[in-house]
Amino acid sequence: MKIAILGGDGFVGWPTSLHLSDQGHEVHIIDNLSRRWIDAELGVQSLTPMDSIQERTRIWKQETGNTIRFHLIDIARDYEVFKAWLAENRPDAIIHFAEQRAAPYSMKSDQHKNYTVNNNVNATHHLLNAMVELDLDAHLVHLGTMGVYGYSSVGAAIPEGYLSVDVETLNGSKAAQEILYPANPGSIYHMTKCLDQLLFQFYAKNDGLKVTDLHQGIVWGTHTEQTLRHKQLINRFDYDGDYGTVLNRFLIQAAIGYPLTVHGTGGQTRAFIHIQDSVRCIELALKNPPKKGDRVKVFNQMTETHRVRDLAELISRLTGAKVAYLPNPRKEAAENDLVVENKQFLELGLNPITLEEGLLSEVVDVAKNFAYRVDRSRVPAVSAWTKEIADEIERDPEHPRLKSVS
Ligand code: NAD
Ligand code: USQ
Repeated sequence: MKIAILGGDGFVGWPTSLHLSDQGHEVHIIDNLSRRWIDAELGVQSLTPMDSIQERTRIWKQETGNTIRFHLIDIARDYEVFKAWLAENRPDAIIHFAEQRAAPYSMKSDQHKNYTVNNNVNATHHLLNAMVELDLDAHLVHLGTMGVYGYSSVGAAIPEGYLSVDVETLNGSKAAQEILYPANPGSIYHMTKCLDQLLFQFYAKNDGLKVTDLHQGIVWGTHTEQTLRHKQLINRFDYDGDYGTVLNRFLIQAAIGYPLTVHGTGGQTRAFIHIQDSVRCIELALKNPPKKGDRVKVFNQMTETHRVRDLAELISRLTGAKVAYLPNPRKEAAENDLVVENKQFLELGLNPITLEEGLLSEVVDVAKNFAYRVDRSRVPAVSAWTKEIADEIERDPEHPRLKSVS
């Protein structure tokens, strides 16, 4: 297949590009490199040394003989350029990662909120709009998030996208309906993924576009089979307070002797998936497209759930790291349970990688190798969800933002 990978220079996009190229697909990465610019804006860098995208693809060609082409396009701002590229190349499948994906970054300021909404909603809409205009019969696979559901499961498992409900009709009888699971975003970023869902519903219904939306949990780990083939193929690995995600952050913190930064009581339960499984799931989704005219196909792309404080305690036991319970910069439930259905991927043959000590230690070892690249002042998460929370953090002399943590 000819596959366009939008956002293919990112943390999930890069290993996905390698995996699909390895399987013989013709892979085209489209990326505006905005994440590299955001690193510069924030004064942070990936823990792992990432080469330029051109250099990465050169090494891949040298190692495997396979060509991955790179196209520098901003799909949210350069609609005509993007449409012209799609018209010329007419891919069979399009994988859409190209969004601003950090909740803390999306909540930093009014400018960051505007940027996240404009970038993400326009990126998705431009893609759908162009596909219709060009009569492109490609399968669109989008990376969405578990966060569209919110995280409380009201004592029932979160289904894969759709909820069966009985509506009481005017004559008192019950009418069965399947509705999109109620959206309950916890940040501006997560809200844009809820808006994406509505765009997909409309374009599938109105224009018969074939869309798969993958509601993914928090991705952890860094290496995949292909990124391990050469040190210059190494994946991005974020540790800073905006882009680092919880489990990877704890593993890096353990490696550099920084107390594990648990927000609040650490009672938040979240869904997780290893990067290698994320890549496999995308392959499975690609192989099982919806038919034209079908409703949007939704998968819950996660393999297990964990409570944040349990993860911290596990890593502390494994590595001897201290655990710090900090004021939570986010507005979120202090404690929640989470039960999630994921049987579609299991039925398609996914054999989940679960959290086990060997893999956790492997990530700590990677982090130790590159510990010299870590700027400890960038570890605290300081993006506050409301002005009241920001003020509270300012008043707390114990907050790591205000004192140096050794
Ligand atoms: P990332 O920030 O590492 O990668 C995103 C890539 O998209 C970057 O290379 C960026 O330059 C590019 N991009 C952004 N806006 C663009 C635009 N307008 N035009 C062209 N390229 C653009 O993020 P990631 O961690 O690889 O996540 C990829 C996708 O998966 C995101 O949509 C995210 O919401 C979703 N997701 C990620 C996780 C996770 O834990 N990392 C979990 C669930 C879902
Ligand atoms: N947390 C800590 N300490 C930290 C960092 C985070 O306790 O140092 C807590 C947060 O308060 C939150 C939980 O851990 O309760 C998860 O935070 P996160 O930053 O790991 O995850 P999140 O903001 O939800 O976003 C990440 C990705 C996003 C993806 C989402 C999937 O950045 O792109 O959509 O995970 S999900 O969480 O399932 O919605």
